[in-house]
Amino acid sequence: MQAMNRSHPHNPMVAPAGAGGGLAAATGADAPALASLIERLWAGDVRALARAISLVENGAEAATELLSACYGAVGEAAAETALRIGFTGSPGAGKSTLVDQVARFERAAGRTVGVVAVDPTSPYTGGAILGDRIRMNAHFGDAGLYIRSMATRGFLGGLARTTADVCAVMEASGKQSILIETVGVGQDEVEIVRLADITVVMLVPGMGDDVQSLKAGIMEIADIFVVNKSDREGADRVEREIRAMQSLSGAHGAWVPPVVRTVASTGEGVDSLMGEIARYRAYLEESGELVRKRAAAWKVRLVEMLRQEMLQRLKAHGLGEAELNAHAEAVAERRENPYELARRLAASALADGQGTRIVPLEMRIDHLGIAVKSIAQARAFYEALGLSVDAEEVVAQERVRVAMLALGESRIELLEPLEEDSPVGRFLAKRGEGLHHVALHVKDVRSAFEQLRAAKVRLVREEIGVGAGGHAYFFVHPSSAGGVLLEICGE
Ligand SMILES: Nc1nc2c(ncn2[C@@H]2O[C@H](COP(=O)(O)OP(=O)(O)O)[C@@H](O)[C@H]2O)c(=O)[nH]1
Ligand SMILES: [Mg+2]
Repeated sequence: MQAMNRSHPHNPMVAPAGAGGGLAAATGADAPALASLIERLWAGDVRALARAISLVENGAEAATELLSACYGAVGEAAAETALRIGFTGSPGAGKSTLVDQVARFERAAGRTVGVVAVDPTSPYTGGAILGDRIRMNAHFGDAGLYIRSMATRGFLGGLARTTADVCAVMEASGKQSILIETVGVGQDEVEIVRLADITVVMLVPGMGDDVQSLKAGIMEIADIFVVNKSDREGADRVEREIRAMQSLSGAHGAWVPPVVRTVASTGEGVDSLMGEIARYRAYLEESGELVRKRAAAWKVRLVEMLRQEMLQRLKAHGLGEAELNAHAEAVAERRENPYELARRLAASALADGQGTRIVPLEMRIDHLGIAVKSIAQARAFYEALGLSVDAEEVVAQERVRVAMLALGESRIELLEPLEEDSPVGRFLAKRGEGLHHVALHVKDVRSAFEQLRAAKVRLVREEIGVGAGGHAYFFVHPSSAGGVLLEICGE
């Protein structure tokens, strides 16, 4: 695939992962279109970036394939990937203004920048900043800067997931610094902050934003404190309070978060902030902390990915919304044990390597079905062998009379057609008397039925019937079972 051999914007040695047949497997997506999108994304095309971000935000089926390509080949040094800097603080603390200043600084230093604003009130709009308040008009049309505002609710799979994916796509498009703006409240936001390599916590004087009143968690996540709006009264006090809090909490690692004062609206202090960011980055790389931090973020993400994968597989096993509702009802009515159910469903999803493996169904041979012209005649032989007929009954649905002869934990089932034009009648006409079917007993007929159906095994009828003795059953077509008609029966 020629298109996939383009070099990575950062590293010419990097080729997209899974560039082979994987793209075609992205069902529902047009594989060549996706390959071309990835190629343009890697070339830094702005429209491709916007499109790719939309794909991951909407959780499109092609998103996984796209993100896999964005991740690139393994072997890239962690330090060569984009640096993610998170900015968090109360609304109005000046996050957008400071991010704007940091973006300018990075651009001036020749680095490409992506901004992800997880705050709908931020004065950014897809690809450009609404620069009335903050005069960012100079950036308009700069291909080295891309800004994306994200709504804070309603994303499939959670906000942190989406933010992580958007960052990954920006990185693939060649952005070297990724600035994440997020309001420092709520669990979602804390999750987002974990995505950043560097977390800048912003405080301001005189906003009732005293250090004591801050959410407990936020102090711990700071790698660098910024006291913004330090043109106002009280910046000293905020700084003192941060220091006091730090000495109170005592236990520091090798890095003591510095406090930087800024006036984001004028750019004052931004140089110092960038100096601290550079210093912290060097510390991260030298101490190995960068990889540890990223591993912690990946761990959270991996759990989420596994959950997603599991749900998708279960869906492929026929566990759609309706089935899930039915199970929930069964559990509520105490017809089904939820713990066993969850374990069984998970096992069935895991067994589904290629969509054809069936979870072990605890089978045993229930009976052998033998087609005979007359039960009255045939049973004489079996009775002479010492077997006895348990029960004789008519199964109306199959238009057949049935006699069961107990044989250890299994049975022999004699089948006599009630009509010539019935399944057993037709079998007799075609093949004469003989072994008609093998019946396997399973613990859970419905689960077996759903699994086999999901695995595209050919069934005689797409429904579960009620047979002799009130047992549930269905038939697997001989074409799927080596020429033998296979009955699955049980409770
Ligand atoms: N006086 C002063 N105002 C600032 C400073 N930084 C930002 N602002 C203003 O504070 C308001 C909120 O800023 P914004 O960046 O939107 O805050 P955010 O909600 O944290 O993103 C805006 O009117 C900014 O112009 C600063 O350092 N000093
Ligand atoms: Mg903002």
